[in-house]
Amino acid sequence: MKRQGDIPWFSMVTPPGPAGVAVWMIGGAGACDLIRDIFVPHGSSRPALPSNQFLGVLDVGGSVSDEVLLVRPAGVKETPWIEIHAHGGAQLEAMHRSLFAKAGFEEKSPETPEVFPCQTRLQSHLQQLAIRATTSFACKGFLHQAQVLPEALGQLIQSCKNGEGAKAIASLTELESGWNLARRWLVPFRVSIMGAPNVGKSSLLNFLAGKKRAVVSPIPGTTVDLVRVSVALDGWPIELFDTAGVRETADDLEQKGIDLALHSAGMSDLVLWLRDGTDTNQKPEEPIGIGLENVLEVWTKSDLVAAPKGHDYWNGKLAVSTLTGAGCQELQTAILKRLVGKDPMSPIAPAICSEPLAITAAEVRGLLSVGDYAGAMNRLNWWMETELESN
Ligand SMILES: Nc1nc2c(ncn2[C@@H]2O[C@H](COP(=O)(O)OP(=O)(O)OP(=O)(O)O)[C@@H](O)[C@H]2O)c(=O)[nH]1
Ligand SMILES: [Mg+2]
Repeated sequence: MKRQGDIPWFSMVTPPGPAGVAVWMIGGAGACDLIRDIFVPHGSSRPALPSNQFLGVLDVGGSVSDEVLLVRPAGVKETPWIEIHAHGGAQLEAMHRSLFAKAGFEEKSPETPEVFPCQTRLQSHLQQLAIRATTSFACKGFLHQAQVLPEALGQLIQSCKNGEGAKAIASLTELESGWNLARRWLVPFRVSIMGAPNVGKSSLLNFLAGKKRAVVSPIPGTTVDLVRVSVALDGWPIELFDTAGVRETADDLEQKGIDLALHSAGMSDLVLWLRDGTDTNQKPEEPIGIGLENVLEVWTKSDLVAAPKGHDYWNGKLAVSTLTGAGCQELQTAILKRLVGKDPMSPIAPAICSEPLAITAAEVRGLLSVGDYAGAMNRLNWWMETELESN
């Protein structure tokens, strides 16, 4: 009988989806040799990549894959697997799956122990989160943390053991600083598109979503309900809401829509407050009932404005046209800057990245603050126990 891991296997660990990146893990006996046979790296004229990453194609007996990125995870002494990052999408997924099978790999479900040979509760926890993540961006984040977080927690435990309170608290603070963003791997940012009727809110939602989700019409007051669409900007999951135009109205139904819009604004991490760029009166509605620090002002329909050449007509304002796409990239950059900040979490820094870990961190902080190093170590060691010990 074959022992587990005696055969080369492959497993798709990112969630199946319409697009994005698919991460395949390759492991088992002889997997490296098999990959070496079928992976054809691109020539050196390509831009330099980190030393553990290689761009190329898979060539299995003349059947050639789409471009893939081969990653040998860094930071692990004995790499238990190789990752192949490929474009997602059902057709490409099927193609890569058949190539792996043709090359002699056997498919494993990501839930099987060979795919994630869990040693500690921490690794098992992070790997389970990776499997359940809804975007490949989040999945990769958790997989990466499974590699770097154990060492960081190990160092923290060592500081506790040595009674180095200040050092331990500093390390903990550093680990906790990533939580604000890492929690967004699972909980999307919420962004509402608001403004007066007819300024182009629904058009902007459709543009950012890349598909027609909301009804667009020249008649002011078209949108009465909230329209929600999930998008990813640079991999960050975002829920966008199109809302009813805000104005004074005697119409009951319209007022209900406006109330919904204001409620949505209150629940949002960011409100895009749209102003019609063609509105020459320059007396646009003010954002109503929402904190100003949450508002990003956007001027719409810039294609209809005959701005004099060589003159900075918009004077640093964010101006977009959903007809030509002008300014839309700048808008996406500005949205991310407001949500994620100037200095997005370094992808390689170890971070507290789940609710249970955040609870432990808070407990450990409390114990350290009263000098209970043994208690802090106990809490941290629980994560470092092997699955076997925990049973
Ligand atoms: N030329 C041009 N027209 C635009 C642009 N954006 C929106 N429009 C037009 O402006 C009108 C209103 O657009 P909508 O997206 O429906 O506006 P809205 O803010 O959702 O309107 P309400 O739902 O009624 O509040 C439509 O006729 C759009 O085609 C743009 O960037 N350029
Ligand atoms: Mg609308």
